[in-house]
Amino acid sequence: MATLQVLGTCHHDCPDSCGWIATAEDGALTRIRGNPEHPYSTGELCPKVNRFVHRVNDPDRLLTPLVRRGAKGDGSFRPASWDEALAIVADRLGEVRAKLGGEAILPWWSAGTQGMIQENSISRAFFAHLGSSRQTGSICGQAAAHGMAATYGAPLGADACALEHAELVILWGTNTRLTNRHLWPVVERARARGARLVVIDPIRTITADAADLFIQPLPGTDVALVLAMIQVILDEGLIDRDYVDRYATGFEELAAHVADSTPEWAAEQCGVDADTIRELARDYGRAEPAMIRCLIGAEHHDNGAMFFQAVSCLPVLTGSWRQQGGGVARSVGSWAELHDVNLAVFDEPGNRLGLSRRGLGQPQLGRHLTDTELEPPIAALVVWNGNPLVSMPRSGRIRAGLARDDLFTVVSEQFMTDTARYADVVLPATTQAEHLDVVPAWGHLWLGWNEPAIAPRGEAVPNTELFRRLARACGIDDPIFAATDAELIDMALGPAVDRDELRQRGFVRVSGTTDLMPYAEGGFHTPSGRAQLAGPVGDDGAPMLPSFVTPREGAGRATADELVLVTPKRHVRFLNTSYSGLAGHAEREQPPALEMDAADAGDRGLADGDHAEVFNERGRLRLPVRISDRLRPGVVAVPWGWWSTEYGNDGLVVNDLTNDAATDRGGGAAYGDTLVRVRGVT
Ligand SMILES: Nc1nc2c(c(=O)[nH]1)N[C@H]1C(S)=C(S)[C@@H](COP(=O)(O)OP(=O)(O)OC[C@H]3O[C@@H](n4cnc5c(=O)[nH]c(N)nc54)[C@H](O)[C@@H]3O)O[C@H]1N2
Ligand SMILES: Nc1nc2c(c(=O)[nH]1)N[C@H]1C(S)=C(S)[C@@H](COP(=O)(O)OP(=O)(O)OC[C@H]3O[C@@H](n4cnc5c(=O)[nH]c(N)nc54)[C@H](O)[C@@H]3O)O[C@H]1N2
Ligand code: SF4
Ligand SMILES: [Mo]
Repeated sequence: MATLQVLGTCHHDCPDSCGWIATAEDGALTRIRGNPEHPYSTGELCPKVNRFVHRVNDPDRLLTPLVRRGAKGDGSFRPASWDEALAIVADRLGEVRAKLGGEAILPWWSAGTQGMIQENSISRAFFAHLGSSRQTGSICGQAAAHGMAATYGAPLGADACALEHAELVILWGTNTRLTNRHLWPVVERARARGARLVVIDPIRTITADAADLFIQPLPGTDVALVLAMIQVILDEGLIDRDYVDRYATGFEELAAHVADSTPEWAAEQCGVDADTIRELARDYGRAEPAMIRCLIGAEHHDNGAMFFQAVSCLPVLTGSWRQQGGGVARSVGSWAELHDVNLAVFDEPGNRLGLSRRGLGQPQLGRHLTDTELEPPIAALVVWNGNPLVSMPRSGRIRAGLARDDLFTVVSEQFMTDTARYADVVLPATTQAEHLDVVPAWGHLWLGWNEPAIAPRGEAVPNTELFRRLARACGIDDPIFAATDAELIDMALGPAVDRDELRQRGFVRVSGTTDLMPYAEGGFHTPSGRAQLAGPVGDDGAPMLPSFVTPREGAGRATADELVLVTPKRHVRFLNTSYSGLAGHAEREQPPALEMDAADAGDRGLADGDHAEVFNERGRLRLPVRISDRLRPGVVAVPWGWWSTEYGNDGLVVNDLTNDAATDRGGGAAYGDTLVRVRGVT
């Protein structure tokens, strides 16, 4: 028997980017286990990826191109050869361009794989040649990046691993034990050294269960909490005046601006009592140092960017950036992009063409597909690396768009997802075990190598090969499509990366990030080199000071019978909507339910196990009620991640209810600012 072992890296959109060792026997994948040498994941994967071999070998994998033969959405397809499928796609894209222009074509992609070349590399050149619309914004990370950059000039923050040295750790809008599990041992080490742990979340999550102090604000109100913390820190002289004088601008404006933002005022906005806010501010101001760790929870709101702008002021005011273990940590992907990963090389073919192409926001896909005023309208959609019908907000609009007879949809997928069911042509994609890549992590500062362990199953192809084939079929001639995957990696990796070490060990440290202390002596990325406490200058010429504005929908706007709906990740065995359609995953999780506080349920005559309808003007779902003491009155939760088949609601999913309004900046979506009503049904 021929046995092969290779080093790989998990490709999932997960902060941990674990290192793995994959084993193949006689050309079939037989084992994936954690690489014990990996500095962050130290040999452990997770309950999702421990079963990755089953995903790769699953009998439902898509292994040939498919062409629709039934109605859109009914999932009826016939197999086709690549030649036939490519010819159909090239013909239809050609027709759309001839009739409506290139911008009638919309690429839609997400981070199904976040590998450097398989996420979105030569696809950029392909769509540039077509003159298509561009996807802008992102459901994940961009609002936060814009917010942090408003204060620091760049979205560059601390390495979360440094929290090991903190005296106080605040996990703010992140469920670390579930979503970032390999950071948890670091939190535990900090606590073993005496650190206090604060968790700020509208839900008492499993992470909150472990906290010394749990703070439960109403969703979307954290900016008020931050402003009150600043007010207390200033009022009680807990600032590092020397740090502020040397390295910040806008202090006087900010101080005047927050003078009235007392804990009593914030208590009214966020539903957290004033004494708790004061205690939090004091603890934060006195800790030497305190680390704030945020991920995505507070970003999915109307004021998602403003939260990150405001929270970024805190460690400037207290000077906690001076110390290892201080500052704010969010995604650290920008460090890799600053030093070692140059994705802009894939934009060069497009830059040479010099076309100006309209941008359309990723989360608002449904609007673009149904907007009758859009000129030109979207007539062709190409989807890869994502399942937008389940993952983007306001699914009803996306479904209505995908059902249009005059829309031509291509989906590249590993499985027949809800989105793929609406495709005209489905093209089979490889998994991480079948293609080459380098994974730049966003939860830690190690680049990961990924060697394929097996040849592609069936006729599946890597995304790079997909776009080479599409380019050829569309008659696009550009040297970038002649580059192999190894050459594409080499083009995008910076000169400081030791390629041999990366291949042989399976990981290398991002250059220049050992013991990262980015702002110990200022050096912010703003034009002045100082942190902007009063924010950047807005379009109106005035500074955009950290300010709390009540979300347009959501907490603070609910009428007497409305509730705020949150839809977080909950599942140990799902990664976003991946795995929820696979055996061995869904049936081991609690099925979809509406979780609510006993008081809210009682008001509506509901008891645990009853059935309720949860609805708003966007959609309605029927779900069993689960009474939970993890939610505060006024807030209900439906965990997200299930495919429509699991909800038993005629193809609807929880994102049928969610708000697709854009975030204040960064082109995210205000999912978390969703109001619903609930009533019992028999
Ligand atoms: N098991 C598992 N792990 C995952 C994923 C998965 O699907 N499953 N998904 C991966 C992805 S793509 C990402 S982006 C990360 C996300 O990782 P996290 O950000 O940790 O996860 P989320 O569930 O998006 O949100 C975290 C918490 O934010 C809270 N929250 C919601 N609104 C607010 C608010 O207004 N203020 C505050 N303070 N908190 C709020 C939610 O209640 C939730 O508990 O996880 C990754 N890891
Ligand atoms: N209600 C609600 N909605 C949310 C969130 C939430 O907390 N609540 N979280 C949001 C967040 S943070 C995120 S990041 C998004 C995630 O949303 P998506 O990025 O859409 O994530 P998935 O649904 O897991 O879809 C990834 C798909 O990519 C496919 N895939 C994987 N590798 C490859 C490949 O190499 N090639 C191709 N062609 N396909 C591949 C997988 O089979 C899978 O179907 O969801 C968002 N949606
Ligand atoms: S999904 Fe996350 S935790 Fe699981 S193996 Fe991949 S990177 Fe690691
Ligand atoms: Mo995400």
